[in-house]
Amino acid sequence: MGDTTRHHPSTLVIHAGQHADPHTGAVSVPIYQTSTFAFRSADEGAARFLGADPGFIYTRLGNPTIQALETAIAELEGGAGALAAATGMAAVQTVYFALLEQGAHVVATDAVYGPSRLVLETEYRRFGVSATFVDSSDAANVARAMRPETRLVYVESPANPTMAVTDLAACAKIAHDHGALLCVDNTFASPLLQRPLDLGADVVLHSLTKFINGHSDVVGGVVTARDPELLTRLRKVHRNLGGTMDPHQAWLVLRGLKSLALRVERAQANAQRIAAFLEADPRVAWVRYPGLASHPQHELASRQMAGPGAVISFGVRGGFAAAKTMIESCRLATLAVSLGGIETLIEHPASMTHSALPRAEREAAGITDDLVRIAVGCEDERDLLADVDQALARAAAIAAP
Ligand code: LCS
Repeated sequence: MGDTTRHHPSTLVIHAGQHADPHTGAVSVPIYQTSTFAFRSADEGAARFLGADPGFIYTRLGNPTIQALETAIAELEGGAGALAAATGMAAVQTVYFALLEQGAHVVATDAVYGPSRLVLETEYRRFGVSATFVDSSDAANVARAMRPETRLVYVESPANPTMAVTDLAACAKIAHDHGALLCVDNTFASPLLQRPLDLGADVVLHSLTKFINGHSDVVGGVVTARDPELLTRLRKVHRNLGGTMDPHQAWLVLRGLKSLALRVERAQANAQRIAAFLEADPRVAWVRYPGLASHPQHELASRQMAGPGAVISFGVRGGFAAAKTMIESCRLATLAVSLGGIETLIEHPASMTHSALPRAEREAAGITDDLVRIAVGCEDERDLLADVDQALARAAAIAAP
């Protein structure tokens, strides 16, 4: 492909960063399964280390298969480049480590993925970094938490698992007014539904494990930024810290990426139907899905996102016992953590993904004991609705025996 940047996103997921192999014509990007690259001469090796020759050196520093994936993500997000990471958490770590120093302060969404919060509260605290966690769906809370030493505003939108939506343009302005940067974890939206760099964010990251790979068979992460200098800073830390990606992993994610638009479209349509079904069901106490008019930030989500995504959180009447029975009774939806896969997954955040957070912090962030998270996949919606219906019937039977 030539310049793909002017194509639509559903074309970009198939073509961005991907070229027929110049040596063989292979249409699929080859897996360059090598740790190191031979130099034709000592001078060439020296020039590569100097950056005067763009050739490859060593896979932790760069590899053609990984580079194809990085180019694709950068084009999809509108970044100057991207850094593929071993996991989503490795991507988070690259951002924190590159942008924070002793005495720095972070303002972050309270309902972020559990470890993204815990690593700040425990590990970074050891190095004198402090963090304030706020309900960022009200940007005034972010503004109030800013301090002179705030370096980073870290937002997940929609947030895991509350589905709270944050005004990214407002947060970018608040961050910049205070001399800080805005990083958005865009995992729940994917670049097809939300482009935070266009809204003023400085850094965007993903767990590629979720929608972008989409087949529940790879873990991975990625960081992208619009400013080349910022990207260079992130790249240096990323390569030297070592949380980089493997070529085979990159190839699998590239393969998953090609069907992203089809998968998101189908999963989102399924999710909209299931959310409406849950909302109308008396066995369900409440539903949070940005595609429902009842979502507190429905209007913002409609403006900021190209679609509401495919993750729903809801409360089962009868509390934890009923929620547990419901998730154990699903026959089609798999009881497993993770999201964004082609298959529907269901889990209980308070006892699983977010269980390491103290109860008081969890509840303050809206991660209550009755909350069930369903990450809707691409199955036939009739089968999914029937499955959810029968699982709720079992939960209702134990809630009111
Ligand atoms: N960011 C978000 C929003 C996530 O949901 C996750 C993982 C990560 C970052 C970390 O990515 P990883 O290292 O796992 O690739 N979320 C998970 C979840 O909700 N269930 O299992 C993992």
